[in-house]
Amino acid sequence: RHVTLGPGATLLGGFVRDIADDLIHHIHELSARTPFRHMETPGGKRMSVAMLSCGHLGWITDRTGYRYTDFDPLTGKAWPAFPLLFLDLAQRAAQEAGFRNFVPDACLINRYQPGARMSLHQDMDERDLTAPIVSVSLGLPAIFLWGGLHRTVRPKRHQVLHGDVVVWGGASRMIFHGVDVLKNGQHPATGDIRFNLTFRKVN
Ligand code: MD3
Ligand code: FE
Repeated sequence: RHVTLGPGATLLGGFVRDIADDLIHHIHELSARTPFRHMETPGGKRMSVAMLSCGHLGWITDRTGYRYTDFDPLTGKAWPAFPLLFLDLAQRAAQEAGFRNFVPDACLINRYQPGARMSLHQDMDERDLTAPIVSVSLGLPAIFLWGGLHRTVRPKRHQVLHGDVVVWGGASRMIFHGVDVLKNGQHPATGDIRFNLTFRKVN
């Protein structure tokens, strides 16, 4: 099921449901090589979402700011490469939403436990803002918040479920978005966790 959420924003309902267990297995393997960590914002707050990255570049935040790096400051090593399954699904999803030749160089994996949230923000640390962002939801359901090009636009709410993919491109690429506080629950594939993968083209 394809649902248009806004200009350039397409929900592909259940797009990865049949490979979800594989994806989750890869996430666990990745986390043995580059652990999930709660990073610190430039303002000094600990993020409630735990994160890791794979691909050529990874997103980090610390007291000095937000940026992409080509190595993991925790391990001192390069971020793990994309599992082939990740690259394949990101490209198929982008294509399905009308974006040809999407070649991501970063995948940020967010881990939410009940109570975790992500406040409204724009993703603008990427140099190539013509490429879409492909986001994959696994495990517990969540409510996406998506507003407008200014922080003052009251966000719309949209529930995303295990296996859903959203492709954000075109006029939706720069909108303010976030995730509401994750509710308690249990999912057969992840227990009390929601994972979100975002594939990005940084350079
Ligand atoms: C709309 N993650 O990691 S993904 C993020 O569910 C992030 O973990 C959320 O926002 C999550 O930066 C939401 C959905 C998403 C991702 C990127 C976007 C929506 C977007 C970029 C532009 C507009
Ligand atoms: Fe974001």
